[in-house]
Amino acid sequence: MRTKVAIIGSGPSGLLLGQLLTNAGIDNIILDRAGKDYILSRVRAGVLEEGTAGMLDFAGAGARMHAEGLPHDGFSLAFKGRDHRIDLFGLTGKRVMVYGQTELTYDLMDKREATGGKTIFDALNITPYDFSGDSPYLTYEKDGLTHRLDCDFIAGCDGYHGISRRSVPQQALKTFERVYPFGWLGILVDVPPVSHELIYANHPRGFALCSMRSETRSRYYIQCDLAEKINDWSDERFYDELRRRLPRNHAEVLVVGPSFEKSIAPLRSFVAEPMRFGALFLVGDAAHIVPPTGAKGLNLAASDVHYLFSGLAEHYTEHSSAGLDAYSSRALKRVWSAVRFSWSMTTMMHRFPDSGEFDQKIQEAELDYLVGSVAASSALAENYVGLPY
Ligand code: FAS
Ligand code: PHB
Repeated sequence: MRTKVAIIGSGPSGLLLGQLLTNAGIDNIILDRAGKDYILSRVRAGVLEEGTAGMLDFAGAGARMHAEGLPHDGFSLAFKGRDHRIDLFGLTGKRVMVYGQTELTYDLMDKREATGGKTIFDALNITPYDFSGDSPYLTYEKDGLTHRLDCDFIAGCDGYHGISRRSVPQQALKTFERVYPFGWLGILVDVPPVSHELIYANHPRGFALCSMRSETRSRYYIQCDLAEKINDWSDERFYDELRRRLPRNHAEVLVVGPSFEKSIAPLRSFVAEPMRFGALFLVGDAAHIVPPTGAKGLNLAASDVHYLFSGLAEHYTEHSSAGLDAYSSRALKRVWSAVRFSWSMTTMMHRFPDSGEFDQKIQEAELDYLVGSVAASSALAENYVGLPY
């Protein structure tokens, strides 16, 4: 079997790249070790930058996002018992789209099927070969047989735990990492959100986030120790803790209900450099991870895809390698700006184990200045809506 671009991973990165390639008439095959249902069962990101929404439109898969997504012109920062709105649209002329990653993944899978894109699910032990040479290929196991797929390029869209980055000789890779000493305990519940916009809360007991998936489905998070166990957190205990971290005007109107998803996500910042090794390109979480505080993970995957697709299209239509040669440096520039923003939001909003009253006062002083300064709020807003590609 042969294709032009072999894509490892059927998450947002792989699906978005695959659709852009298909639309451009560039043959590609997506392989994933998991099945479609498992991929669609994962609950992840919730906020799309305009650039990401535009990429979904460019892929021809944006209709349901515009029909069901929630355009948001701002969000609130809550601290010292009050919340303060950051007017994204007033400060930047841009907004964000609240639309769950699960829905985006479904829309891209649906589009791929409708346009005849080939995806091989349950492809086990995918192994890339000769991506530093002239004849890259990969092997995989399915239905008890080992298969070979020859290709021109391999896009490693297989996430943080995937095989792509691990296939690169370690001496060719430099990684940068910051592991945060806490996680996010999150729930999904079919009740109206406590507010029509997102609320990021700084509190001496820890961070909290009130988000949503629709006007009838809420997504709530509270910062927790990494040693916490899901089974120790009843819905009642979760809501009590969430109320304690929110300003009273929100805590008093919080609508509760039985959660149908509950999980703990660790927080880390991670970047692998470079993002290209011959014919192998690392995309999205395969190359970088950001703490979800800045809502950047999924959005960085979209900008990586923009840069890589541009380079691949240029290669096949203009026989130029300039775009592919520039991929890693172009992508990493935007990656690091998002890593910095996500780190700064995480540092400003969370309680660290070695924090004391002084540290809480410093965070509150930073937040007081931020919400009181057009310049500081504009800088925050520019990063939150997404810097230009
Ligand atoms: P993904 O990890 O989504 O997809 C990788 C795909 O590759 C998967 O389908 C997997 O099955 C497959 N794969 C893995 N290893 C493989 C192998 N060896 N062989 C073949 N296939 C393989 N971002 C936000 O912006 N906001 C959030 O709130 C947020 N919350 C998150 C919560 C969690 C628990 C996690 C893990 C991430 C969260 N993220 C969030 C980040 C997340 O949304 C990612 O940025 C996004 O999924 C990146 O998409 P992909 O790069 O496609 O990687
Ligand atoms: C979410 O809705 O899951 C979400 C929204 C914004 C974030 C992180 C997560 O910063």
